[in-house]
Amino acid sequence: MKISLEKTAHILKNADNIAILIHHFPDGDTIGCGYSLCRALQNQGKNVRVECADKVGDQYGYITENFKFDQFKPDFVVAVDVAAKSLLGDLKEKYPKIDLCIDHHSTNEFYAENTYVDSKSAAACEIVYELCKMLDGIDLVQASALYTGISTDTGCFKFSNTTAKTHRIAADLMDMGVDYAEINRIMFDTKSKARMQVEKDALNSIKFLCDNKVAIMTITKESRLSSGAKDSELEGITGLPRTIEGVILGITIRERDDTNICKISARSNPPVSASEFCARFGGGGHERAAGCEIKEPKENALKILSESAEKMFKELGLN
Ligand SMILES: [Mn+2]
Repeated sequence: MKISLEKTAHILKNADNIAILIHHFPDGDTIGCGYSLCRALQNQGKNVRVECADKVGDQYGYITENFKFDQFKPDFVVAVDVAAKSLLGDLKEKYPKIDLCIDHHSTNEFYAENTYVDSKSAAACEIVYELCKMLDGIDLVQASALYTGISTDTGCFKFSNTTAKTHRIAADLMDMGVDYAEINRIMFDTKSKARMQVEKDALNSIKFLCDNKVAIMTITKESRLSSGAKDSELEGITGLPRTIEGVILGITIRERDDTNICKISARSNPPVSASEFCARFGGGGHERAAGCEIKEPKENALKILSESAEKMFKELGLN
């Protein structure tokens, strides 16, 4: 059922022994939501923990170091920034019933008992910011986590999802003392050597089509393993193809450990919709950033995606 933000706050106020689930391959937004909401509920004396199918990257240590979780059997399960159950990774079997979902994806599948979605929010952290204010106010730990989510989901306030409200919330968090320069340095201006190696390999793999309007980049398993780069170090790498001048659809093929499966990310500029493109493969996401999975080896995935992009560009009269 769709519920209001007031109802969401009310439900959380009455819950205890809460598990907050964040999506697999966790990004700044889901982490920011999970930990700031956790803190808000802990500050009310509740038993709360954050759970993720994958390890949260070391770069988020300034958030996670403030938390220690006890083991307990949860009576209430909340998912934050998780559009579909499949995005819970291995946690979806552990938690067959999700009581509440708080999200900003228009593609939300309403898998939870109660769902609050606001697709106009650039980051789910904008919603959790409002929620934390309704619950117990915002301390510096929460403010840093929320700022991280808002900054990362807007590409440091550069993406078209950024609104005046996004800036107002960020300004409020800055007033609370958030070290925004340090957070943005860690999130946007720091790359590990392993990450650089993967980027080098990936850039070499780029194929152009549709008169250089489409760029497809491949990240191979071999490159990931030989560089030693962890998944958490590769966050945001899928933005690379679209940074090339003239490219309006940038696609990244990420070969999984099982080389018969590829994770696909698409980034687009108008008039191309990344979510429409990914929907052709059963995926989804946002207008300008979306994803899907193709259960084929990378060579086949490249062929399938190329054909599909050419077809889409023809339909749009762009080819
Ligand atoms: Mn998000």
